[in-house]
Amino acid sequence: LRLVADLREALSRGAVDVHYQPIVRPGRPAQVLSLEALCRWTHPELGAIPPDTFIELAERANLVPALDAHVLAVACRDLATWRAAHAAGDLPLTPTHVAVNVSAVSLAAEGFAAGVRRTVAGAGLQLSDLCLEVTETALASDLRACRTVLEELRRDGARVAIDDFGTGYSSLAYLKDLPVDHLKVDRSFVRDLRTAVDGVQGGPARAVAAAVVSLARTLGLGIVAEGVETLEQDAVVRDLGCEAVQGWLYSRPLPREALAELLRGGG
Ligand code: G
Ligand code: G
Ligand code: MN
Ligand code: NA
Repeated sequence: LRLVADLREALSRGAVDVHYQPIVRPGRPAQVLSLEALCRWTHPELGAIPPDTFIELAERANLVPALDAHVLAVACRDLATWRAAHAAGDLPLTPTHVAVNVSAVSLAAEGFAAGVRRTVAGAGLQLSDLCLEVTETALASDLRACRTVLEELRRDGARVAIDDFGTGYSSLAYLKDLPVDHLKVDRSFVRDLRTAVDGVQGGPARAVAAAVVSLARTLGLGIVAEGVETLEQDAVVRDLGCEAVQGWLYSRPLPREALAELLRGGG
């Protein structure tokens, strides 16, 4: 397939780009806590390829570890740049850390932890500047291998978030044994949230979201609500006790220049 060859070539040239979506503590003004790095590929002839499409392509061509490693390197470099600008007084705000998505194949690959350490150190950062987002499905596919790697990186400061929580293999039993810091409530639950009408509390979507928040609290985990698009959804997730929020209401994923502009503008 030509597209696969093109993707391989783009990765080898470093031509796959990274956008950043703020994860914020809601309020006025909202405070940027972290940034999620999201890969973007603009094909020279076909234009922007949706990430879901080319990640699937990368999976089939065994390019996901290279993709994840590339995004990690770019994200570390950008965070280091914003830190330096902040220290020099050129940027009033700087995110405290950056979150990258890590696929199961990357996590399970030989030398993953060592590679992460090398990349982080090479950018002048520490593991505590990093959050690894893994899906439940990834964890379930190779629980023991994933746990060992995540435990090791987490011991030295990296944070771990379970992405798309609630859509995969959720089980309280395995959750309590996992080296995890945050749950990210999948946006499919957030989408249907409504404020209470006539004292009736928002229906099944709210019940599910409330249960996830309460589970996270019981396990001592932080909680991030994903895909918050409306003020109504924002009000509900805050009311439920989500301390961090991510979604188009606050910001779309942005190219680095636009993100720096957002940090310059005070959030
Ligand atoms: O913005 P959005 O359309 O970017 O992302 C689509 C999907 O691609 C999401 O499930 C997201 O987690 C995943 N994704 C985005 N960037 C990366 C990446 O660098 N590595 C991996 N493995 N997945 C990513
Ligand atoms: O699976 P993961 O959570 O990593 O996916 C992130 C994806 O969610 C990216 O595709 C990103 O562009 C998308 N996204 C982020 N915020 C919103 C939002 O408020 N609404 C919708 N529909 N998608 C969002
Ligand atoms: Mn994610
Ligand atoms: Na998600």
